[in-house]
Amino acid sequence: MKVGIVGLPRSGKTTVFSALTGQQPDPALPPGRTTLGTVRVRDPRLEALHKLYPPAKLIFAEVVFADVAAAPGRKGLDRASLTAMRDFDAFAQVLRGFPDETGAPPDPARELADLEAELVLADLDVVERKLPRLQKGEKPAFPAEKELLGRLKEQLDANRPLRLAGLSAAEARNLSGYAFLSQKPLLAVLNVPEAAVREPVPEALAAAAAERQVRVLVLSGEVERQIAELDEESAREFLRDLGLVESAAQRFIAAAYGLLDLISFFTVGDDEVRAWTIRRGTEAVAAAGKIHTDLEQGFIRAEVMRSEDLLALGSEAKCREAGKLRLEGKNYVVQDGDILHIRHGK
Ligand SMILES: Nc1nc2c(ncn2[C@@H]2O[C@H](COP(=O)(O)OP(=O)(O)OP(=O)(O)O)[C@@H](O)[C@H]2O)c(=O)[nH]1
Ligand SMILES: [Mg+2]
Repeated sequence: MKVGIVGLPRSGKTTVFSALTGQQPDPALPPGRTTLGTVRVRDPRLEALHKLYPPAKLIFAEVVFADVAAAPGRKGLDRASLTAMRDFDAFAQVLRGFPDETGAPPDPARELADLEAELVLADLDVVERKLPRLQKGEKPAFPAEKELLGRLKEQLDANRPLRLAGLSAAEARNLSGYAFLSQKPLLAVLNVPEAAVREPVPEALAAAAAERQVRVLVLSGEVERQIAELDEESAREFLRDLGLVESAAQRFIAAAYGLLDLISFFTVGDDEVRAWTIRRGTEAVAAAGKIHTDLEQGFIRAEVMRSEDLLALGSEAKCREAGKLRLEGKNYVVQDGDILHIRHGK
């Protein structure tokens, strides 16, 4: 999963990116170029499972964050940034919660609305180029393409992001080639000074976010960036002093999982104990494909245990004896915390 850190110019995007990943993008990158940073998804269940297979490698699931180099001195988004943003699975919009370099007070509700307007305009531009060509008889990529784009145009003309267009899963799949910006899941990140990290979300922002069905995460990018540079023990102490339990990265990842409807399943063995990320509702055969395409193509059955059963009973043999090991077929819907062994042929 690739989450783009986006937002209006000078809102604190790069500061937040560094806080999440511990990485510092090269300030000389040309506009539109992205810097990627990978963060491990901490999971206490995975760490407990690893204790049952001590020689195995422990491999966490990962989330990739991206920071886009901005064109200097612009009020809105530049074209290069908009293009780079099409490549992300989801957005985290950083909202300025501190006075800017000229002393102007923050207005995060307006920033949320402004970025949305830019994304809607960019999508409208794409639809308005394509529709006339379809109307003139260009072969559609899927049967209802012309009608669907017509519906999207109405939404966009009314300044509504496609995220809120009530698209079916099949429609969303058909549209994936367009990479519409206002269709991508969005999480709002209010970047506040240290003293404000435990204050409630300002009312105007809470209202603007609720109207758009957007969740708001509050953090202090500056503080968390400093924490990201500390070793684990000092970082924990620093967070405790601030009254926080988890680092921004881990809070952020938990929110992103919820936003994108992601869950984890595990594979265990003497060589590796590993977490995998899938969307809720994924079937066993597709989950197998995450591990390796051979496992998807040659899929026969999945042996499934619950991680809490394996942790309670202590071994796969005991799970088998206790009837806690199930055989499931291709269409089994994998659950968060399942442990899978895929049986496959050639
Ligand atoms: N006071 C204060 N300043 C901050 C905070 N976060 C960022 N800044 C400052 O705001 C300015 C912009 O921060 P960046 O992280 O570079 O913002 P950006 O969105 O990446 O900026 P562009 O890439 O140029 O659009 C810098 O001068 C930061 O030092 C904060 O939490 N508090
Ligand atoms: Mg930046």
